[in-house]
Order: sequence, then structure tokens, then C-alpha cells
Amino acid sequence: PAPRTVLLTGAAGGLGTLMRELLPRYGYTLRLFDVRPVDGEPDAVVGDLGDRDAVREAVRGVDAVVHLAGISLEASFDKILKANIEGTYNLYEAAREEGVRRIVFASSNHAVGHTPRPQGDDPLIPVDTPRRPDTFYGLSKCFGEDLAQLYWDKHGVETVSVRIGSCFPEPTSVRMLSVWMSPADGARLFHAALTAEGVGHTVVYGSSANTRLWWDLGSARALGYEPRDDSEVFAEKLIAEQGELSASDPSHAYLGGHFVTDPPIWPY
Ligand code: NAI
Ligand code: 15L
Repeated sequence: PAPRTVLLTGAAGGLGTLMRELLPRYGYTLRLFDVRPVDGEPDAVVGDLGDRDAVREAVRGVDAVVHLAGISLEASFDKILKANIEGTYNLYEAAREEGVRRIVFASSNHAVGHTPRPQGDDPLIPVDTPRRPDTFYGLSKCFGEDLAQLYWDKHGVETVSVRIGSCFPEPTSVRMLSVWMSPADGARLFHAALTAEGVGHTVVYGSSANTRLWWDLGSARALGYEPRDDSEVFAEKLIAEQGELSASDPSHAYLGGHFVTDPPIWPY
């Protein structure tokens, strides 16, 4: 049966806030979890991914998990280790113990961020391109994808790992014209990832059907995902403001964009 009750971790965050609004329209009842209180949601569970008992209690009785919680930008290795590596392990272990059979894991384009971006007539980047993280953050997403594979092969917990591009209400950079996922398409993709049958562990890129797309959406479409949005409507304005991506600037040369060159910027 299709999952109905879904644990949404990271519910206080940017993507969590968008999905809190959009996923219930597909009929899901959400249980919310975050280390921070969730605005306007007094029933949300406030807990840390590092607290195994809290995580186990949070997953108890749900049909599936959409796992968004964690550090979402580059940070020190120690912080990434706690929140994203140990935290994601705790979530999978809790799911195994509680018999939860489906997880949608918010992976990231930064798992492959050091891959040169296609230029001109270059082919789209396939989903099985060798992983080339651009940060410790991206490395933690590689770990999460491998953890998902392990829990499928060994314990029968299914995962769709979604290598999200940039999911924000609007694209705000020229790079985002290629990697943007509209919130509505994000909800479509998460719904497909929650309901497609026999996914085992499937890795997909998460973006809209952008004219300037850099990667292959084939594995996402195979789940039943049909994106409806295209960032091209924002192209003229963004290119007039910022110019085209440069071929020689290292922060424009790879899928991960400025993550390849930025210092750690996680604020706490
Ligand atoms: P965000 O930083 O706004 O939200 C992350 C949430 O996780 C925050 O509310 C934070 O309090 C919570 N969190 C952090 N550490 C925690 C812990 N130890 N225990 C419990 N909760 C914890 O990030 P955003 O943009 O909402 O992203 C959500 C997820 O999607 C992240 O895993 C991120 O890596 C991934 N992602 C997001 C993209 C985007 O475009 N928004 C792109 C690629 C990946
Ligand atoms: C990510 O993984 C981040 O979580 C998000 O904040 C965006 O910066 C996105 O990647 C991106 O690549 O634009």
C-alpha cells in the first residue's frame, strides 16, 4: 500500500517549510521532526538526529520518511560527521528497527559537484557518473547514498536518493537556471519517490525540466516523475543582471558551482 503517514525530518528548514505546505496535498499526513521548533506547528517533535532514542520514537509507526534534516552547506568535518553522517546512520538504524520500509533521502548535487559541467553539445551527466564530492558536505551525501544501498541490500529498507539541485521558490543565479527544482516539481518528485514500486535503492537527480539542464532526469522520470516547470522564464532577467557563466572561472566550471571554491559557511 502507498505510504500515508510520513515523517518529515528537517521540517523547520527551507525545503521542509515548502514541503510541509505541498506534500499534504498528495494526501500525506506528516509527522514533523527538527532540532529547532517548527513555526506554527506545536505538535512537531523537537529532537536531534544525534539522539538515537528520539529518532527511534520519531519513526515509530510511520509508513515512510522524507529525510531532509542535516547541515545543508559546507561546514567543519566534525559538524558534518555528527549531523549528516552519524545522524543519517541513526535515522536508518531506527527505520530498520521500527520496520519502516521506504526513505526518501535528500542527497545533493554536491555528491558529484566536482564533475565538470556540460558545455556546448556535451552529453548530460548520467546518474551513474563517478562520485566527485566538492565539499565535506557533498562527501556526507555520498555516505548517505552508500548507507541507503547497504540498508537495501542487507535489510530491505528501500530508498530513493534525490540529488537535489537548488530547490527554492525562484532561481537566483545563472547556475540555478540549470539546476533549479521548483517547489511544485520537488513535491511531485518526492511523491513519485514515495509511491513508485520496487525502487530498491534508486539515485535520481532532482530538478525541473530546465532548458539548460546539466544532468539526465531519466531515473527520476522512471519513477513516474513528470516535471512541469522550466527555469527558462527567469533566464533573461538573471543573465542581464549577472552575465553568462564563464568558461574559465572555477566557480562556474563544475556542477557544484561556487561550492567548489567557497570556504565553509555554515554559521553555527
Ligand atoms: P536547511 O538548512 O534550511 O534545513 C535543514 C534543517 O535540518 C534545519 O531546519 C535544521 O534545524 C535541521 N537540522 C540540522 N541538524 C539537525 C540535527 N542534528 N537534528 C535534527 N534536525 C537538524 O536546508 P534545506 O535547504 O531545507 O535542505 C534540506 C535538505 O535537503 C538538506 O539535507 C540539504 O542538504 C538537502 N538539499 C537541499 C537543497 C536545496 O536546494 N534546498 C539542495 C540539495 C540538497
Ligand atoms: C545544496 O546542497 C544546498 O543545501 C542548497 O542550499 C543549495 O545551495 C544547493 O545545494 C545548490 O547547489 O544550489
